[in-house]
Parts: sequence; C-alpha cells; structure tokens
Amino acid sequence: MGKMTRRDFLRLAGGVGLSVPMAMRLPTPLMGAAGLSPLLTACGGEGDPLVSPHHNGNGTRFPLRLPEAVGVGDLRFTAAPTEWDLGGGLRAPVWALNDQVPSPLLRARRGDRFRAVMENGIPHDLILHWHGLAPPDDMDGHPRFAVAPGGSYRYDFTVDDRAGTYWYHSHTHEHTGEQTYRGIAGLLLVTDDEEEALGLPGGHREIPLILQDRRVDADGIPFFQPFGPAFMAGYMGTQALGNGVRDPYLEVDTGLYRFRILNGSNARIFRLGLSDDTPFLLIGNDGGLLPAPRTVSAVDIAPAERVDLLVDLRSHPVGRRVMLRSLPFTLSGGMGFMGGQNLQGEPLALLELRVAREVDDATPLPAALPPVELPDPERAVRERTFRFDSRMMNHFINGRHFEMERIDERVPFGETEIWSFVNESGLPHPVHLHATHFRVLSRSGGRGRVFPWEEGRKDTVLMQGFETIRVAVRFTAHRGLYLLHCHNLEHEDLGMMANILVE
Ligand SMILES: [Cu+2]
Repeated sequence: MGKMTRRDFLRLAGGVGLSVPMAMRLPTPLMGAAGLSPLLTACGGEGDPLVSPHHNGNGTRFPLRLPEAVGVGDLRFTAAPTEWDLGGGLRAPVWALNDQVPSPLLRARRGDRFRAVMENGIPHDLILHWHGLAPPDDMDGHPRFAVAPGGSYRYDFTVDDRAGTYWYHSHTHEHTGEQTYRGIAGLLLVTDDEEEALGLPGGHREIPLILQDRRVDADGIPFFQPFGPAFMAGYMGTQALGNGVRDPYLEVDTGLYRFRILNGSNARIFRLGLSDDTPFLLIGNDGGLLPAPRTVSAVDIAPAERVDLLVDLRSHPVGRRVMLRSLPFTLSGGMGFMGGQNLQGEPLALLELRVAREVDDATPLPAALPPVELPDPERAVRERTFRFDSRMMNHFINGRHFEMERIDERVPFGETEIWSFVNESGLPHPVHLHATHFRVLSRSGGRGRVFPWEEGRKDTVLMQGFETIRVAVRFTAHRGLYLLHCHNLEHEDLGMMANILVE
C-alpha cells in the first residue's frame, strides 16, 4: 500500500482528465466499494453523483445513534478498516477506532489522567490529536509522531482544560483529510465543577452531535477521491451524516435540550438553523462556555468549530417535526465551487427532531455563565502576521508549505501577543491553533465583525475570503513544538500548516 506523497498529491491535484492508472494509486481497501465510476463521472460525464437521491431529507430517515460515553483513564484504540451501517442496513467501508463511527465518545473531568494506547491497523501512518486540549507536545499528535502500520503510540497526560466540547481526530501529515473522512474522529467532552454547578440539561437531553458531509456514489456509499477543484475548495458532498448516520432523526420530548455540536467535515461550512425558527440559546463554543448566553436564530460553524446550544422544545406540540438545517449563504470572497457546482453555502437538511412525548421539564435557562479568563490585548508585547495564500492548488502560510522539522515561529511562553491572520485569497480558511485558545479581537474586510459564537475562547476561527482577523494569544500550558494550520483538511494536507515553537 503506497503512502501518498506530496508529489502524488500534487499530481492528483492536476486531476482534470485523471487517468485510471492515477486513480488506482489511491490508497484503498475501500476502492472496491466506491469503484472508479463515480470519480470518472464526476470528472465531466453525465449523472453527476453530487445530485444524490439520498440527500436533503426527502426520503426515509434513520435514528440518530447516541453512543455510551467512555472515560479516559485506560483507553485502547485500535484503528482498522471495517464496515459501518450508515442507517437502514447500508453498509459502507470505513476506517474506524474500535469499530465505531464516529470514534468512541469520550468524557473526562478536569484533572483526570488521560491514558490511551493507539494501535495502528490502517494502511497509513497514523497519529491522533486531542483538538482543543493543551497537553505536552509529545502528547498533542504532531505529525512528527505518526506511527507506521502495525505500530502503536502511548498517550499519558493530565486533562487540565476548562469544561468544553473538544474532539479528536487523525493528524497524519498529508493524510489528515482522508483518515478523518474515512472515520477517525470523535468527541471528547470535558466537565468541571463550574459547569456542573449550572445544572445544564443532561442525560437523554444532552445530545453530542457530529455533523459531516459526504460525497456518495449512486448507491449512497461515501467515497474519498478528491480531484482538481477539491484541492482548492476542499472535499465536499451533499449527503449529511449525524453521528455517522445518514439523514438522521431524533425523537425528543417537550423539554430543554443541550446540543453539543461539532462540524467534523473536511471543508463544508454549516449555517445552522431550525426550520420553524425556534431560536438557539448559544452557551458555548470551542473554548467551553461563553462569557454570557446569547440568543441567536442561526450559527455559522466551520470545520473543527464547536457550538453548545440550548433548544427549548417545551412549547412544541407532540407530533411536530423540526429540521436542523444548514441554511443557504454566500461566502465573502465568493469561492466554494467543486466540479463547477458551488457546494459551499448550499442548503442541507441535517437532523430532524420529532417531538414524541409530552413531559414537564422545569430545567432553568442559565441567566449567566461563569467568567472566562482571556488574554488581555492591553498587555500584548508583540505582534505577528500570518498570511494565508492559495494559488494553483497550493496553500501557503507566509509563503511557505509545511515542513516537518522547520520551526516557523518561536513564541515565548506566557507572553501575550496579537496575531493577525490575513486571507489573501477568496477561499475560506478555518484557522486552528494547538496548545492554547485565543481571543478574537476583530475582523476586517469580508464580513467585518465578530460574531456571538466567537466570543470567549476559540481554538478555530473561520476566516472567509480577504478577511483579516486579529486575535490575542498566550501560551500558558506547556513549552514545545505545536501547530498553526488551516482546518480545511485538503488545505492542511497540501501544506497550509506551520510549526510554532513555544519556548
Ligand atoms: Cu484553508
């Protein structure tokens, strides 16, 4: 099984007119199921598989899976190719941890010791990253620690992170997109005393939800075969998955629900809204609870971003069906096409809520949230600028591709700095920083404002076309080599990533 090198990737990136021998270079025990025809069709033939009979909720829906959570004291993850039921017995080839898609739902308390062994049974190198946590650098999943097929990696660190909706996924250089897409990604929920004291909805009214899009063939089977435009816009499809289930529904009662939502897509941005205009009470994002709850009718969530939403269904009649949708939107800067179609911003039905039982639920809405410790821009001692540029299927930070051993920035531990992320193209980039959270100060150009879901602490911020985003940053957890990168996984895999040495 050949490892796809950067050169292969670039050759694929020239993929208009992709030949069969080239396509056969794709890594794949999974190739058989998807076959070559969807790829070839997508490259200009008739019957574009993007127009799938499975998308947008016109047909049968399938029950959302809500897996039991597991603790983090003694985990063993076995990564391996397997099959997964997408709903209704439609079995798809995946790469999974412990035969589960998404990967096992983890729950930790602040202060827990996190111990895990990852055994690599997929035909690629592999390493796992705990997205949003700030562990020591050799525990963070930097791609320099990726292990070969048959190898294993041991994690042992203390979860010293604020309560929040974190997640984990593959971070193998040049393969993050493919491995995450094929199934290696899961949620990691952290709680602490502060959060518990709020009495937020729990039990069956706390819904961990990973939203993803998939490109599927005529049988509804997802496949990962990026070609030309996907290396610019990122890899997108029109089949929505919720917790690994296609076109899911959830039976709910007339209560107050907490949805802890991750956009686990490679490239697609969702604008979340409910079909009957029930508002969201936004209480959290990437960095845990917000400084204050905010009522919003829609929330934008880019790949790797998370939102924590309360949805009050107490006045909904039994029998009502409400669709969580991605609403249509237009990108600032205007680019999102794939294969000639503009998928970014296309509407998508994500999860249908079916009100099935009437109950009395007296759970109070939180009037206030605990204070959030944030870096103070008044105390900044330095400014840095990171220019994100995309040209000819290539993606750069400050004019450079990622190199495993090159240190791109040296940042003093504990000092507050102002960083500017500058987008020099029309492509959207969700910018992600490891090892700490930042505070979004301003956005100029493009949408020109900071949104309610960007208050508090963030580890990923969406920078649309030609926007500049200023953030305050301070590393306070560990010294070591960490990463700043675009979380459009195709951009990341094509080198839009930089090494940050905290010293
Ligand atoms: Cu990007």
